[in-house]
Amino acid sequence: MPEATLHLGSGKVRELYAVDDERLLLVASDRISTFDVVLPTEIPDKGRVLTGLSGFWFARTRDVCANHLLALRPDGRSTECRRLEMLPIECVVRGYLAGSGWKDYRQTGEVCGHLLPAGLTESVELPGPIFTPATKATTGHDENIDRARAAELVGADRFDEVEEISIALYRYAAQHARERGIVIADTKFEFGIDEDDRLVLADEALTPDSSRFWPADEYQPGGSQPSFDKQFVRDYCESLGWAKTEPGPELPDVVVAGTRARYIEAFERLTDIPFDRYLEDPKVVLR
Ligand code: Q0Z
Repeated sequence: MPEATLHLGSGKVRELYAVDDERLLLVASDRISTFDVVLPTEIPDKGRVLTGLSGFWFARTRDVCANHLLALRPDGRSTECRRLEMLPIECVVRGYLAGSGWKDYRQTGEVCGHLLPAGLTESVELPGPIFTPATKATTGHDENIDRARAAELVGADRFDEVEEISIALYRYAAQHARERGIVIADTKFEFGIDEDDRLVLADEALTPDSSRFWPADEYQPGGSQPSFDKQFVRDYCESLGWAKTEPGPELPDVVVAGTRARYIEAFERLTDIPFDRYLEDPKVVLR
């Protein structure tokens, strides 16, 4: 970090710093979480993969929506970004029925007020992507909310705008990824508002930490799907009979190596750029 920076906050696996009044630095660590617990073992370069992927999508979706990216730092894990007024909702888009979407559908036949066809199975592709906003929980899990509640929180016009833009971003990325063997089952966007009252895509976007990535060649609706990136970690943790409470287990080298390879494989498949080139010059993802 060249400039003096003020630490503003920590996510489970990320740090946020102020550069000045207008700029922030988002730093993606190599920490990994599973079953909501951050593990004591890091995955080398995971933060660089996520930062590079976010930058890649920001560059390719700037015609769909403006974004907060100002620069990728040479370390490959730090994004210099515009400081925005963040909207108080998580903008989730689901193309497939998984996670809390599947849970809510099973209980009510609906997800965030979207009435879905009867008889859907777990992980099935939906007739079309749906916008399923959630509140930002400061502690614990985000809570799914219906469109009326989301519109109360951001305003009706802003709601319509984030719904349309979120679905357009998801459609673009999901098609791009599907052509490269990765299903993006769902994803979470965060938006801010700039000084001109314009909507700006912020935070990280379309990474395996903010989305569910599934290997397309193993996709089989009717049950849960393997995670493209974290499946080795989950399988190892399950094999231990760990209670999924703090502290998490240390990972053996073979699990670390396999998981690192999966992150790099996702990066290379989605960007068509060798990860070593990204390490030499992170700006390659912005061209
Ligand atoms: C992102 C977060 C992290 C902790 C605030 N461009 C922006 N303008 C204003 N605020 C944010 C952004 Cl990205 C912002 N977060 C999430 C990230 C650590 C919290 F790395 N919070």
